[in-house]
Amino acid sequence: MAYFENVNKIQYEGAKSNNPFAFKFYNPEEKINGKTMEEFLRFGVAYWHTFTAGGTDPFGSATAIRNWDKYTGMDLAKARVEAAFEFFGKLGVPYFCFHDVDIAPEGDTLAESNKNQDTIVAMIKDYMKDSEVKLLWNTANNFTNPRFVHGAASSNNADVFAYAAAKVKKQLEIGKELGGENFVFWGGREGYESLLNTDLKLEQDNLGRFFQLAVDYAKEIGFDAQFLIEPKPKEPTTHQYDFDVATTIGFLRTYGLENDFKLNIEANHATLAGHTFEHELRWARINGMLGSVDANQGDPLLGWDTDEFPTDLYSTTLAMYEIIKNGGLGTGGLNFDAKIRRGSFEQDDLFHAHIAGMDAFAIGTKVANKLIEDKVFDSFVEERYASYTTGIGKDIVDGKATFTSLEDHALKIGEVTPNKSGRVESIKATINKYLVTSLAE
Ligand code: XUL
Ligand code: CO
Repeated sequence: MAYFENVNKIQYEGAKSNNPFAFKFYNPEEKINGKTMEEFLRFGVAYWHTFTAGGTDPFGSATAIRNWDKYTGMDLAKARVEAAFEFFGKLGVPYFCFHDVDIAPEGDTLAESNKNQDTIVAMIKDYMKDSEVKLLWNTANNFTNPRFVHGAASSNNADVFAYAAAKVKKQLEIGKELGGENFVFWGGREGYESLLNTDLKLEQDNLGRFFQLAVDYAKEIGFDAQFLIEPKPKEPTTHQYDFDVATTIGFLRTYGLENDFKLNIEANHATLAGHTFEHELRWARINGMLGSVDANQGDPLLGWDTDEFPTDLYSTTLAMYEIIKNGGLGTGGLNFDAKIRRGSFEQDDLFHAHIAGMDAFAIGTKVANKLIEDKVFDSFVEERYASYTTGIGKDIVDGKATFTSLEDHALKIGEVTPNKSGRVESIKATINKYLVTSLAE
């Protein structure tokens, strides 16, 4: 049965096209820096937002109309797999990703849940044989079920720690079975609400132990996917432990895990942390920790995680600038952890939203690539820091300066007057020029 009968394979038709079911800028075959856009951008569909979400919000129930709505239980899970692979094929994305609970319902016991997982994983594996789509990452949802009310690995209850471990163990096995290229840990309820009832040190130590156990088990079964932690500052807990990139890197270094993990950076999590998306990407990049991306955007007028499809070209350009400078994402990709708005309840909206996101990142890639080729920021930044290439500056960088030599220098030069403008307005105007002109070439 076809679930998206009215939709054919989405094609690249170019910027002049008015067809809402066509790419205007994402041309999978087009080469950027020696790689096709498809190879470089490695787009992924998020199973949860696309196939299981119904459009609920804190004030309203589901609105989505889906051709798989008529099923329940395991039949629904199977119908979603059929719909998902039809969708992946028609959209032409190379990757997908899921949580355990997205693909199959939980049973009354852990053993029953695992059995449901096995049935659906066997079906997914079969579909993958006839499809080009691959698993970007899977993960365990250790936050929705009431058992995780006080956290998972950072729960006050050791039984919950064990249960969470069992769920991750199962997903590591499934990741291996399906050839997953990465494995994600988003600390859904790893955080705290109030210090008054929290043993912060034990919770941190347990989190460190949990990650080490996961690393050990992946090694034991020969699963060599890249492990990724996804930072988020708040929501659902007030103080999420993996607050942002800097905090997470500090945590990984404290527990000796920095060589086993990279980061999965989500745009809307960055903005919730009070950072820009590109700030988080840059921080990860300069520390060699940029692993993968949850490509979405938030609403600056709302203070929560709205997970919108990315359409802000300024943001996609500056994000792609970091990704290109990083030499790409390695085994990672651009996964749309993004949901259509509650009012966009028709199935067609799923295609329109992904096309919008893919086109926005294709534009960002082209513009960022041009900015890099023309060394727009590089030349300016190089010149701005030129004082570190000779004299006292070179001594500082080479580790030859001491406080005494620095004092000698300072005494000699007299007062330092600001001598160079930061030129930020001019740089922003240049970005605008590139946004408008890069696509015309
Ligand atoms: C929640 C979130 C998750 C992770 C995977 O804010 O981003 O969907 O991406 O668990
Ligand atoms: Co995410």
